[in-house]
Amino acid sequence: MSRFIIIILVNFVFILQIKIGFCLKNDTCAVCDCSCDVEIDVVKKVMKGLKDVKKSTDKIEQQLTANRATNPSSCMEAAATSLKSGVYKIKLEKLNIADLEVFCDEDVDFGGWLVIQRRQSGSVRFYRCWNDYKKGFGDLTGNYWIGLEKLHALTSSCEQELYIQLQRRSGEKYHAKYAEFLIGPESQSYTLKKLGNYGGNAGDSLRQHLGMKFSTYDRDNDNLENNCAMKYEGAWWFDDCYYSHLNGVYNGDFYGVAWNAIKKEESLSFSQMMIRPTQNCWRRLMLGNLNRYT
Ligand SMILES: [Ca+2]
Repeated sequence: MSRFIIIILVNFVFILQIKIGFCLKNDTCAVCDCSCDVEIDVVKKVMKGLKDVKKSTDKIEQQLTANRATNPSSCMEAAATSLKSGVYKIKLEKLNIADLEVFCDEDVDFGGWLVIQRRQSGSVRFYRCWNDYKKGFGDLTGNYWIGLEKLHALTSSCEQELYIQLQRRSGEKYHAKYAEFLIGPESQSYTLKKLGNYGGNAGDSLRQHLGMKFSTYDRDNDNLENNCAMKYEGAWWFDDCYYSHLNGVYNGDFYGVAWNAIKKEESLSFSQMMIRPTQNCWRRLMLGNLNRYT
């Protein structure tokens, strides 16, 4: 927010300087036809203008602070005061939900992450039908899938980045971060529509799934003659079939919670997928321009 105010102030001063400079070279301008008195007037006007700008930016900041406290739309806002990981409520305007419970992670990469998927034990079955994956299932603080409808609403309301934490059974930890992540609507079978630049140490095993539709055992949208979801007992943005499959069988022997760039045919002991608004999204939030993003 401070950076936003400084940008406005610098632009304001810059525009005034141009105006004054222009006037000094222009005989028809009132500023130039004058002497010191008029120049003092100009300085007074500049100072008044700066005060006005400060007042309006203070007002915007107050409104944003109030919104963060009472009506957050992301984990960045919801957990901004406590800075602690846990369950928070956010609004999800696209689905008309005023108090959606979400798990916010404040411990990774400066926090503000909203958990969309987690595997940490075999207590919840992930071999499920389309409707389950559409609605979501599991436990917010345990094994969890947020649901494709919410995932589409969240990622299409404002640009999101994606962070994936992974851990092998031997204990080694990895992560993969993507600068943008967008899931299409159900009419497009929740296609993985955007995946920004990759960073991390896990290797990029999601890129090959870009453009793929989501598939479950009862909704075969993959590019295999058979059914990938049935073959590997899970659900994912399958191609023919996968380079990653984090909804696979927990503790599977040769296939399971998979991220092939770490190791093929090995099931991971932990995975957590999280999203967070990008800087572009924040600029839009500050300017109240959310509706321009579709
Ligand atoms: Ca198929």
